[in-house]
Amino acid sequence: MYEPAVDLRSDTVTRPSPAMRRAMAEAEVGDDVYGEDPTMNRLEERVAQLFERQASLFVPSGSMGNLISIKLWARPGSEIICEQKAHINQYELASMAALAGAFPRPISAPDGILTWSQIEAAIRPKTYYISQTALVSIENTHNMAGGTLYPIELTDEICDGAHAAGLRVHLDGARIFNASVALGMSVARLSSRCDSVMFSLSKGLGAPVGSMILGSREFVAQARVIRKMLGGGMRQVGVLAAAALVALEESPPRLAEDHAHARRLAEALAGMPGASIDPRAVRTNIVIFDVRNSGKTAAEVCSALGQFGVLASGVETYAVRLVTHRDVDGKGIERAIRALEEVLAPRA
Ligand code: TLP
Repeated sequence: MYEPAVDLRSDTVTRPSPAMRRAMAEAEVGDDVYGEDPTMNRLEERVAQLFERQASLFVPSGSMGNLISIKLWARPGSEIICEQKAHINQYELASMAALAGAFPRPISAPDGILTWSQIEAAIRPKTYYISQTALVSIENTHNMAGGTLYPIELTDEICDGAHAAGLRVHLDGARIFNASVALGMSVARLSSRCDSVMFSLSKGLGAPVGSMILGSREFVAQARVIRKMLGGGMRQVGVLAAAALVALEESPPRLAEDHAHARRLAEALAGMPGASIDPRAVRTNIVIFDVRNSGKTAAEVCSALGQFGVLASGVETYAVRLVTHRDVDGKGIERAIRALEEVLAPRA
């Protein structure tokens, strides 16, 4: 019997649930560029309320949400402090430079989590002939460090320090709901001192398309202008908002299951001689492990896993990433573990 692939490449692969599809079919819509899509207006109000912010804005992607925020906080020629493996630094095609004229000042942190003292040391001196720091961007959870978390005390310390230095803080919270579940703290509290926030509807929450950005009323009004400038003004977008409203109700309570699946994968990998990982570091839905000891590269491991119907992504020459999500159940996880055992057995 044909078994569908166990797709652990990303939580972006999640498909809308039956309830989302029903809501999409029945959504009341209007022209959102005129502000007349009632379902989108409802989503933007609901999200602002959930994060205890003045306003929010739907954007087609997380990348656009980050770019709009950066463009609003950073003047051309200014610098953005971020972690070296941050999505804005490595996976957004240098849009901060190409489209906002800003320049990354990346700092390396092995677990992806920046400390205030690292950030403070990277702030440029206030001298007219030196490019100036405009923004600090933090990523919670940190994707390419393996879904790692900023403890709230650290987020607060970074925000307070940055504000005292006259800087803004942007939170790339693509997976902030995962952080919220893992830390047992509301998304509002986790982002309360950040000047702008982006989170994704289309990852672990399972909506088909979109992300949201949040901030003050003024920030969101300006963000709406930049979104239109970038070609992101959309029309009867209530069909997407309807799915997002369902996703926000349905998905957060089940993210703990994804985290348990990731932990199960990490613990199984820790027992395989071909893999290196510290399972205690896996606290959300992302598992990144080293495959050097298997004698294979990440690309070879991924292609061999593919033969077993298990999809993973190579994120560095010897690093493989598995991301758990609502479309992979416990049986799928066990199937992935069996495939990993076969593929990672060291070459005789
Ligand atoms: N991440 C994707 C890839 O682009 C790597 C993934 O599969 O994890 N911030 C963070 C922290 C992200 O992980 C991503 C997407 C984004 C921003 C961008 O979101 P989209 O894909 O909606 O532009």
